[in-house]
Amino acid sequence: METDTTVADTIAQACASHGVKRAFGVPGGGSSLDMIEALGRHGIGFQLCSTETGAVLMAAADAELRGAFGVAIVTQGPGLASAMNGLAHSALDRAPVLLISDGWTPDRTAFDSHQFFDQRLMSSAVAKAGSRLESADPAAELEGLVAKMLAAPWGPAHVELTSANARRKLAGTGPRKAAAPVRDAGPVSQRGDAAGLLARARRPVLLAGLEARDAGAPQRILAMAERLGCPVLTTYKAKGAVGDESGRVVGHFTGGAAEGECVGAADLIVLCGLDPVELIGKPWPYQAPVLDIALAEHPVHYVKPAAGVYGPLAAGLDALLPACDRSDWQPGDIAALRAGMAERLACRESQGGLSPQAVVETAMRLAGPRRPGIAVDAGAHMFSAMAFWQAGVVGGALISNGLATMGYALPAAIARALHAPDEQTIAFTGDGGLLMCAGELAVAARSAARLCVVAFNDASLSLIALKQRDRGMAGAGVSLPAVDFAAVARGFGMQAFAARSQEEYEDALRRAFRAGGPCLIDARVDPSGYRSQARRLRG
Ligand SMILES: Cc1ncc(C[n+]2csc(CCOP(=O)(O)OP(=O)(O)O)c2C)c(N)n1
Repeated sequence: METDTTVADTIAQACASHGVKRAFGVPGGGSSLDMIEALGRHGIGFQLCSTETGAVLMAAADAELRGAFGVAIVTQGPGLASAMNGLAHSALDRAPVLLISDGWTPDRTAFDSHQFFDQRLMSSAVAKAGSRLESADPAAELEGLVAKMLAAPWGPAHVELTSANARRKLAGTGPRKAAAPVRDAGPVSQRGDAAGLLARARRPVLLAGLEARDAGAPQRILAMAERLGCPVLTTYKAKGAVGDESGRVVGHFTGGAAEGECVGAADLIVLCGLDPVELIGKPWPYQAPVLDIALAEHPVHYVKPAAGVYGPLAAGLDALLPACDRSDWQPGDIAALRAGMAERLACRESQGGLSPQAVVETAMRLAGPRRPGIAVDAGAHMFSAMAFWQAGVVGGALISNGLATMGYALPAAIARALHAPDEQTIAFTGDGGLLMCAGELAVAARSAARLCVVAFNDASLSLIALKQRDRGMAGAGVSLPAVDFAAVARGFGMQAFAARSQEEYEDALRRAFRAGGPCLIDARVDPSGYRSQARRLRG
């Protein structure tokens, strides 16, 4: 029997059952309009974005913050093509995003080639799964896609939905109840003598990676570190999973040089949910054996682990906790390592003007006791933002790290501000990155959310400029125009301030935090410290 339930309803119902509150996107004339209506019927809002890439980046940040899948809706052809960078980020930063694009029917493609290309082929380079949901049981197909998105490594799926299919009425007795959210349920498997390695270690070091954000894992990693009395380093994506101010965290593990003093002193390196996609492309320099605790084995890795424990992280850590005993690390060692790391990462050289490090530290100081959530862009300013911001919760610092795309911080900060409207959110972005997504300022302005965009404005693609200099090349092709971002933001209807000195910056921050709505600070920073900072960080 035919029901009034459509395929679009089925998708919307599944989204609602997974806690989706809003979808992000740019609609076209086809199924995206059907989806907006259907989502609305199931209590899910639609956030219109300025660009499709921005929309998918917002959906990815939303997914990370909720620990569930996010949703983006785009049109066919140019809509999907424009979404691809966001989809690549979702893949490499392991964010489950359901991307619903419009699609072509065979009737259309028989006479029309306008805007047409093989969309599934394009998305399949980065999406973990895809479907047109044209079977008799689209709910079951969708559950299959969701299960794939939430299996390790987490990632996106693409639904190519024609408007005719979105409106297709289903046979049966109404919408099928979607299965309860599943996330890497299943038994733990062990390879090698993990417990023995832990029991014998005198100077273990824990490296927490992006999978450490898995349910129940952060507390257990901290518990393991406490039992061992050992230091922890987190990757950028795991920042906050073990609080930067917990007394256990030395700093970040990126695969570079700055962490070498701590990790080089280890006699056992314990990877807790570290995904190799998180590390910069340098050979593994450490001799100590490695214990790999992860959701699943990563086939391409920098190092061959001596032992592995694979499955839900909480269960794996629980199984190993009894083997953990007080190690030889002395009280004071961790504080000394942390101080040494901060010293190495200082952005020190100055030709006058605002220091990037001070931009970050001052924002943290003036924000008060309720720590804002931050989103950080790609570029040289990122080193200071990640090193000198202290996060204490999962999702406290959002970053594109696996893909490391520019134009990320503003969309991610918008998603965070919508997710936590009562809290302050800050986007730390370079001027080049902001130029790539400035249209999303329109979304920020309309959101009325407590969102402060801090643009590290140095009229340069600084990270590339310093690589160019390291290669002995003349500075060509990396200077940006001197943009007045405060004027740009005002044009979008935001409050905005320009800051050329520490005093002006402090004043701007106070006003921005007091405003309680979307603001932008155009911080004219001095980039002269970046080069040596990058060298000390990455080696
Ligand atoms: C979409 C994208 N294009 C290019 C790059 C390569 N890239 C990495 S950092 C960077 C420069 C960033 O400049 P800006 O945003 O001004 O930040 P800064 O380095 O000056 O702090 C570039 C071009 C990238 N990561 N992402």
